[in-house]
Amino acid sequence: MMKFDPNMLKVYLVGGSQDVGNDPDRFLHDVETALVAGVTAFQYREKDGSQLDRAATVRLATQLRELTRRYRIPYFIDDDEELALQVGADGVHVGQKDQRIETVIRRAAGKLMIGYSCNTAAEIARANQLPAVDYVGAGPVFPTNSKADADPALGLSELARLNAASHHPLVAIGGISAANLPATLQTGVAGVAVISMILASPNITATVKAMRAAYQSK
Ligand code: TZP
Ligand code: MG
Repeated sequence: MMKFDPNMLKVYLVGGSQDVGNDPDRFLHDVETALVAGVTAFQYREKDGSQLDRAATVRLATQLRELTRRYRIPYFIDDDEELALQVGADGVHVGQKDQRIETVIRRAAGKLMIGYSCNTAAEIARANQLPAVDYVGAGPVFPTNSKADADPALGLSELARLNAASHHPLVAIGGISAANLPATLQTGVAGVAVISMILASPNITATVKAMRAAYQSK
Protein backbone atom coordinates (compact mmCIF):
# COMPACT_ATOMS: atom_id res chain seq x y z
CA MET A 1 0.00 0.00 0.00
CA MET A 2 1.23 3.51 -0.87
CA LYS A 3 1.92 5.74 2.15
CA PHE A 4 0.03 9.05 2.11
CA ASP A 5 2.05 12.28 1.98
CA PRO A 6 0.31 15.72 2.06
CA ASN A 7 2.60 16.88 -0.78
CA MET A 8 0.51 14.63 -3.02
CA LEU A 9 -2.32 17.18 -2.75
CA LYS A 10 -0.42 20.14 -4.25
CA VAL A 11 -1.42 19.73 -7.91
CA TYR A 12 -4.22 17.17 -7.80
CA LEU A 13 -5.82 16.44 -11.19
CA VAL A 14 -9.40 15.10 -11.13
CA GLY A 15 -11.35 13.98 -14.18
CA GLY A 16 -13.05 11.46 -16.43
CA SER A 17 -13.98 11.07 -20.10
CA GLN A 18 -16.96 13.41 -19.63
CA ASP A 19 -14.52 16.27 -19.01
CA VAL A 20 -12.96 15.97 -22.49
CA GLY A 21 -15.97 15.55 -24.79
CA ASN A 22 -16.65 11.90 -23.85
CA ASP A 23 -13.49 10.77 -25.64
CA PRO A 24 -11.57 8.15 -23.58
CA ASP A 25 -8.52 8.20 -25.89
CA ARG A 26 -8.25 11.97 -25.67
CA PHE A 27 -8.64 11.68 -21.90
CA LEU A 28 -5.73 9.22 -21.64
CA HIS A 29 -3.59 11.48 -23.83
CA ASP A 30 -4.41 14.65 -21.84
CA VAL A 31 -3.85 12.92 -18.49
CA GLU A 32 -0.47 11.66 -19.71
CA THR A 33 0.52 15.21 -20.76
CA ALA A 34 -0.45 16.48 -17.29
CA LEU A 35 1.41 13.67 -15.48
CA VAL A 36 4.57 14.38 -17.48
CA ALA A 37 4.26 18.10 -16.67
CA GLY A 38 4.19 17.47 -12.92
CA VAL A 39 0.79 16.62 -11.48
CA THR A 40 1.24 15.29 -7.90
CA ALA A 41 -1.88 13.03 -7.74
CA PHE A 42 -4.62 11.91 -10.08
CA GLN A 43 -8.24 10.95 -9.40
CA TYR A 44 -10.36 9.10 -11.95
CA ARG A 45 -13.90 10.48 -11.63
CA GLU A 46 -16.27 9.02 -14.22
CA LYS A 47 -19.68 10.65 -13.67
CA ASP A 48 -21.81 13.75 -14.41
CA GLY A 49 -22.72 12.93 -18.03
CA SER A 50 -20.36 10.02 -18.64
CA GLN A 51 -21.34 7.87 -21.62
CA LEU A 52 -19.15 4.89 -20.69
CA ASP A 53 -20.75 1.62 -19.60
CA ARG A 54 -19.23 -0.45 -16.80
CA ALA A 55 -16.93 -2.48 -19.08
CA ALA A 56 -15.55 0.66 -20.75
CA THR A 57 -15.09 2.31 -17.34
CA VAL A 58 -13.13 -0.69 -16.02
CA ARG A 59 -11.00 -0.72 -19.19
CA LEU A 60 -10.21 3.01 -18.87
CA ALA A 61 -9.55 2.66 -15.12
CA THR A 62 -7.06 -0.12 -15.93
CA GLN A 63 -5.30 1.95 -18.61
CA LEU A 64 -5.08 4.85 -16.14
CA ARG A 65 -3.52 2.48 -13.58
CA GLU A 66 -0.82 1.57 -16.09
CA LEU A 67 -0.24 5.24 -16.95
CA THR A 68 -0.03 6.46 -13.35
CA ARG A 69 2.28 3.57 -12.45
CA ARG A 70 4.60 4.43 -15.34
CA TYR A 71 4.92 8.01 -14.04
CA ARG A 72 4.76 7.01 -10.34
CA ILE A 73 1.78 9.26 -9.61
CA PRO A 74 -0.66 8.35 -6.78
CA TYR A 75 -3.89 7.05 -8.34
CA PHE A 76 -7.25 7.58 -6.63
CA ILE A 77 -10.68 6.51 -7.85
CA ASP A 78 -13.79 8.53 -7.01
CA ASP A 79 -16.65 6.95 -5.17
CA ASP A 80 -15.98 3.28 -6.02
CA GLU A 81 -13.67 1.36 -3.69
CA GLU A 82 -14.63 -1.86 -5.45
CA LEU A 83 -13.24 -0.54 -8.75
CA ALA A 84 -10.21 0.88 -6.89
CA LEU A 85 -9.43 -2.54 -5.37
CA GLN A 86 -10.16 -4.32 -8.69
CA VAL A 87 -7.65 -2.26 -10.72
CA GLY A 88 -5.08 -1.91 -7.92
CA ALA A 89 -5.47 1.85 -7.43
CA ASP A 90 -3.63 3.58 -4.58
CA GLY A 91 -6.66 5.28 -3.07
CA VAL A 92 -10.36 6.02 -3.08
CA HIS A 93 -12.15 9.36 -2.72
CA VAL A 94 -15.53 9.35 -0.98
CA GLY A 95 -18.18 12.08 -1.15
CA GLN A 96 -20.84 12.89 1.42
CA LYS A 97 -23.52 11.64 -1.01
CA ASP A 98 -21.61 8.44 -1.85
CA GLN A 99 -21.38 5.23 0.17
CA ARG A 100 -21.08 5.70 3.92
CA ILE A 101 -17.50 6.50 4.89
CA GLU A 102 -17.59 3.84 7.64
CA THR A 103 -18.38 1.17 5.01
CA VAL A 104 -15.53 2.33 2.78
CA ILE A 105 -13.11 2.41 5.73
CA ARG A 106 -14.09 -1.15 6.67
CA ARG A 107 -13.47 -2.41 3.12
CA ALA A 108 -10.46 -0.28 2.17
CA ALA A 109 -8.46 0.61 5.31
CA GLY A 110 -4.95 -0.82 5.06
CA LYS A 111 -5.36 -1.33 1.31
CA LEU A 112 -6.20 2.12 -0.09
CA MET A 113 -5.49 5.70 0.90
CA ILE A 114 -8.79 7.41 1.72
CA GLY A 115 -9.96 10.91 0.79
CA TYR A 116 -13.27 12.31 2.05
CA SER A 117 -15.27 15.34 0.86
CA CYS A 118 -16.14 17.69 3.76
CA ASN A 119 -17.78 20.98 2.90
CA THR A 120 -19.11 22.16 6.29
CA ALA A 121 -17.67 22.59 9.79
CA ALA A 122 -19.84 19.69 11.01
CA GLU A 123 -18.50 17.38 8.29
CA ILE A 124 -14.91 18.39 9.13
CA ALA A 125 -15.57 17.71 12.82
CA ARG A 126 -16.83 14.21 11.99
CA ALA A 127 -13.84 13.50 9.72
CA ASN A 128 -11.54 14.57 12.58
CA GLN A 129 -12.86 11.53 14.48
CA LEU A 130 -11.85 9.15 11.65
CA PRO A 131 -8.12 8.35 11.78
CA ALA A 132 -8.39 6.10 8.68
CA VAL A 133 -9.08 9.20 6.56
CA ASP A 134 -5.85 10.50 4.94
CA TYR A 135 -7.10 13.84 3.59
CA VAL A 136 -10.30 15.84 3.18
CA GLY A 137 -11.47 17.70 0.08
CA ALA A 138 -13.48 20.93 0.54
CA GLY A 139 -15.48 22.83 -2.05
CA PRO A 140 -16.60 24.14 -4.31
CA VAL A 141 -14.48 27.12 -3.29
CA PHE A 142 -15.74 29.09 -6.32
CA PRO A 143 -18.65 28.45 -8.71
CA THR A 144 -17.97 25.51 -11.05
CA ASN A 145 -19.52 23.99 -14.17
CA SER A 146 -17.73 20.66 -13.74
CA LYS A 147 -19.99 19.08 -11.09
CA ALA A 148 -23.72 18.61 -11.63
CA ASP A 149 -24.80 18.57 -7.95
CA ALA A 150 -22.24 21.00 -6.57
CA ASP A 151 -23.11 22.82 -3.32
CA PRO A 152 -23.04 26.67 -3.23
CA ALA A 153 -19.52 28.13 -3.36
CA LEU A 154 -17.71 28.38 0.01
CA GLY A 155 -15.54 31.40 -0.72
CA LEU A 156 -12.04 31.90 0.63
CA SER A 157 -12.81 32.87 4.23
CA GLU A 158 -14.99 29.77 4.78
CA LEU A 159 -12.27 27.65 3.12
CA ALA A 160 -9.70 29.09 5.55
CA ARG A 161 -12.01 28.33 8.48
CA LEU A 162 -12.55 24.70 7.39
CA ASN A 163 -8.83 24.26 6.80
CA ALA A 164 -7.99 25.56 10.29
CA ALA A 165 -10.59 23.22 11.84
CA SER A 166 -9.37 20.10 10.02
CA HIS A 167 -6.96 17.67 11.66
CA HIS A 168 -6.42 16.10 8.23
CA PRO A 169 -4.59 17.79 5.35
CA LEU A 170 -7.15 19.62 3.20
CA VAL A 171 -7.28 19.98 -0.58
CA ALA A 172 -9.43 22.77 -2.03
CA ILE A 173 -11.62 22.07 -5.08
CA GLY A 174 -14.05 23.86 -7.34
CA GLY A 175 -13.60 26.77 -9.73
CA ILE A 176 -9.89 27.14 -9.08
CA SER A 177 -8.18 29.10 -11.87
CA ALA A 178 -4.89 30.86 -12.55
CA ALA A 179 -6.50 34.09 -11.33
CA ASN A 180 -7.56 32.79 -7.90
CA LEU A 181 -4.83 30.20 -7.25
CA PRO A 182 -2.49 32.50 -5.25
CA ALA A 183 -5.31 33.66 -2.94
CA THR A 184 -6.49 30.06 -2.53
CA LEU A 185 -3.01 28.95 -1.44
CA GLN A 186 -2.82 31.90 0.99
CA THR A 187 -5.58 30.22 3.05
CA GLY A 188 -2.99 27.61 4.05
CA VAL A 189 -4.58 24.59 2.33
CA ALA A 190 -2.28 21.66 1.55
CA GLY A 191 -3.18 21.78 -2.13
CA VAL A 192 -5.68 22.33 -4.92
CA ALA A 193 -7.67 19.82 -6.96
CA VAL A 194 -8.84 20.88 -10.42
CA ILE A 195 -10.70 19.54 -13.41
CA SER A 196 -11.16 22.30 -15.99
CA MET A 197 -8.10 24.40 -15.15
CA ILE A 198 -6.00 21.54 -16.55
CA LEU A 199 -8.32 19.53 -18.81
CA ALA A 200 -9.83 22.58 -20.56
CA SER A 201 -6.48 24.36 -20.83
CA PRO A 202 -5.17 25.19 -24.32
CA ASN A 203 -1.69 24.35 -22.96
CA ILE A 204 -1.82 21.62 -20.32
CA THR A 205 1.94 21.52 -19.84
CA ALA A 206 2.25 25.27 -19.19
CA THR A 207 -0.76 25.22 -16.85
CA VAL A 208 0.60 22.38 -14.70
CA LYS A 209 4.04 24.00 -14.53
CA ALA A 210 2.47 27.34 -13.48
CA MET A 211 0.53 25.55 -10.74
CA ARG A 212 3.72 23.99 -9.40
CA ALA A 213 5.49 27.35 -9.56
CA ALA A 214 2.71 28.98 -7.49
CA TYR A 215 4.02 27.06 -4.45
CA GLN A 216 7.46 28.65 -4.85
CA SER A 217 6.14 32.24 -4.86
CA LYS A 218 3.78 31.75 -1.92
N1 TZP B 1 -16.24 18.61 -6.31
C1 TZP B 1 -16.49 19.83 -5.86
S1 TZP B 1 -16.32 20.99 -7.10
C2 TZP B 1 -15.89 19.81 -8.24
C3 TZP B 1 -15.89 18.56 -7.62
C4 TZP B 1 -15.59 17.29 -8.29
C5 TZP B 1 -15.58 20.13 -9.66
C6 TZP B 1 -14.25 20.81 -9.84
O1 TZP B 1 -14.04 21.10 -11.20
P1 TZP B 1 -13.37 22.47 -11.67
O2 TZP B 1 -13.45 22.43 -13.18
O3 TZP B 1 -11.94 22.43 -11.20
O4 TZP B 1 -14.17 23.59 -11.08
MG1 MG C 1 -18.12 11.21 -5.01
